[in-house]
Amino acid sequence: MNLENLTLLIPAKYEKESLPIVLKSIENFNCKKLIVMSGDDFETINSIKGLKCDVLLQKKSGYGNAIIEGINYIKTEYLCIFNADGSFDQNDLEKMYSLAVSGNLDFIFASRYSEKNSGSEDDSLITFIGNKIFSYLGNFLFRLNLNDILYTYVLGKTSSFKLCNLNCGDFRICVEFPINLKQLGFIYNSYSSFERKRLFGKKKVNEFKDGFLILYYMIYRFFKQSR
Ligand SMILES: Nc1nc2c(ncn2[C@@H]2O[C@H](COP(=O)(O)OP(=O)(O)OP(=O)(O)O)[C@@H](O)[C@H]2O)c(=O)[nH]1
Ligand SMILES: [Mg+2]
Repeated sequence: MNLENLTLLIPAKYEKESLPIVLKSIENFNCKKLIVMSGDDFETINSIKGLKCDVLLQKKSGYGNAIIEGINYIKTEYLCIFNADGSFDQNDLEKMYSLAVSGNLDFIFASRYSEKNSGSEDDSLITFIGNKIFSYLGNFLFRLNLNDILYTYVLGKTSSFKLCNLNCGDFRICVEFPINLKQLGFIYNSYSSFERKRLFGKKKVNEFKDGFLILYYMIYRFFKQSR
């Protein structure tokens, strides 16, 4: 499939073992690949020498800032947030892209908790319960109609991503994004996906600290909208 109108936005932090494998797994896709990372992460930069991709050094630190700076930089019609740890199934990309284009959708969200062909090898009991609670809250407080709000494997129109006007520099962006796009009236759908275990290295999300920040942020947004 021709994916030349798509850029993969790949946030990476200390992914020297996983990222080269991820890039090789997608080398046959003719989309652009943009790695967004910190300039002092020398080991990850060195690990991808010779592999076909662009690198954007982020000005501000954090996962959310990598996503925001990547969105602002990308010029193709579509983009997809794609992790550097090997957990996202690259075989979903073509299907998600064709669904977005044929349905003229603004966004399509991959989901680990749909009925068929979905699941996660990477969930612990805590993350499974946390993901369920946050997705429930998203539906209850903001009528998001998503059953996997935090996965953040999302493909969509670059222009719509830009209009979401995201501000959270950390992992709170995972909920800021769907809340903003819902309030802006964008059209979106879900797609069943299977999450693999990260290939190597450590996770950067802290279930308790980031979970608390996300919960607090959702409550804050709920009261802000109801004022
Ligand atoms: N540029 C950048 N990338 C980040 C940062 N934090 C995380 N990432 C990347 O964002 C993606 C998601 O982070 P993960 O640590 O895998 O989060 P997770 O998927 O909840 O955790 P796992 O269960 O271990 O997979 C990975 O590609 C990370 O390398 C950051 O501060 N800056
Ligand atoms: Mg991961």
